[in-house]
Amino acid sequence: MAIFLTRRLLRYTTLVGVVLFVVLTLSSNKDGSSYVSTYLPASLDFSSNGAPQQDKLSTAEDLKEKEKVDAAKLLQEAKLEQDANSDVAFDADAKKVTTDAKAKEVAADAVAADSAAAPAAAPKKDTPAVVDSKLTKDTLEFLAPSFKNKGKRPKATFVSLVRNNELGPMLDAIKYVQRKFNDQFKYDWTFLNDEEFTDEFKTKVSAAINATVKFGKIPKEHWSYPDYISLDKAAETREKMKNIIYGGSESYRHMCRYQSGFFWRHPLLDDYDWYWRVEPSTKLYCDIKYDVFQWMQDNEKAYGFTITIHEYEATIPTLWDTSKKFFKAHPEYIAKDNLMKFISDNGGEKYNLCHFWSNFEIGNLNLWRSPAYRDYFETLDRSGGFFYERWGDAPVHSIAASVFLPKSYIHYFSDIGYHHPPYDNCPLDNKVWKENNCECDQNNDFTFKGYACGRQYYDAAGIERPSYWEKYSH
Ligand SMILES: Nc1nc2c(ncn2[C@@H]2O[C@H](COP(=O)(O)OP(=O)(O)O)[C@@H](O)[C@H]2O)c(=O)[nH]1
Ligand SMILES: [Mg+2]
Repeated sequence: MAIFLTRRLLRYTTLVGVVLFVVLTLSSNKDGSSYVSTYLPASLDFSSNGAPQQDKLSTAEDLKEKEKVDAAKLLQEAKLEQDANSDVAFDADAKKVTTDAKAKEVAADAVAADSAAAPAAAPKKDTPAVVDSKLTKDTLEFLAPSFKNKGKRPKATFVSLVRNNELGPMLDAIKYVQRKFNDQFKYDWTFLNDEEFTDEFKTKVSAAINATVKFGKIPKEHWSYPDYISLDKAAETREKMKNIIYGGSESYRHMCRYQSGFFWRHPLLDDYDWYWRVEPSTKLYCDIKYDVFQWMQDNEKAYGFTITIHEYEATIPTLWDTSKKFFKAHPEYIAKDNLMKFISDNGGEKYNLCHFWSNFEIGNLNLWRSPAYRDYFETLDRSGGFFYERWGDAPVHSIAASVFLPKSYIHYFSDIGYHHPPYDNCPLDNKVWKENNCECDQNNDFTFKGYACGRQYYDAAGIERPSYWEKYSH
């Protein structure tokens, strides 16, 4: 009996000991609740009730922390996907940097706009409806007065930067523009030169145009070296780059810098909102039967082009990095739904060298007068790349327009037959080609050729390429 009693006691003692051990182990484990919940069926999960207070707090914090990390991860993934599939607000660093509040807001908003792609990714409080409108406000604000003029004749001018010795090729270009368009619409012409125009130039040009013609001299400070540029370094660059197209030219650099940062500041342009750039030796192939300035204005377009092309990389080694730094420092200038995809194949990491060929531009001057562009140009100019490399105004304008404007503000004039040596834009639509008496060969159209960027543009703009595009791609 005594032995029997002792054995029962021993069994009870062992049982109690085991139970005590289990309870003590669970409550001393910091992650006890999650440990238990992992191994218990959901219906038996007591993690939210049974865990000690201290554990409950740390669990909630952990979860919150985890949620934040997950949300950030989702934002990045969704942003990457969106950059790959469509063209949302640009922020190359949103992929890497999650500490930049503004970048996160842009990304959060982009994700929120596509709730199907990442429904849980953007907490409501992070969705910056207000910040968002602020992001594009400045540039669009500068454009707004021009669009208020809808239905009325726009304040517009042709603008040609030209040298006296280009009189002949300039007259050729003027004849095309006048005959195909401006004899009917009678917009002003403004001619600019870094030297005084000769009397012969002024007389002959004026005789070729049946509208108001203005001649202006460029102020010295717009066509000379800023004091922060080293003349020696600029000369060394020209020597080093002499085997690249225009690489050895000093005047070409002044010209590119002028077209980038100054033509729109010339006092003669103060009277206008719109410009159409015309260069010597260019041609118009087709009749233009509608008022393109008014069309731009009434359809809220700010930048129009005809030809796209890749830039020579050797002329712009640091342009993209300089631009990227600027965009990172100024997310407020980046337009939502911009055309980043036209200039970058990987969401802004690298420039793909695509640009609008700026010898033809129909645009709104207020785009360049905007705080975003002024600021951007100032940053580029201070970095020295116009002189220490050979930055062209075409990539500069194109990068700015693609980033500061919503893509709907940029227009491809597929209906304007245009030639700047050696390339053509020739309407591929037979109806357009016939109705406008085009004098070009559609087989020479550059749009879809390999060295052009028409394919990139159509994809980035979200426009379907014409069914026959491949026929004209070789
Ligand atoms: N006044 C003036 N105009 C220039 C000078 N260099 C180029 N241009 C003009 O700037 C524009 C672009 O120059 P262009 O030689 O056509 O360059 P490209 O089209 O890049 O081959 C044209 O309208 C030229 O007439 C210059 O030194 N002085
Ligand atoms: Mg030219």
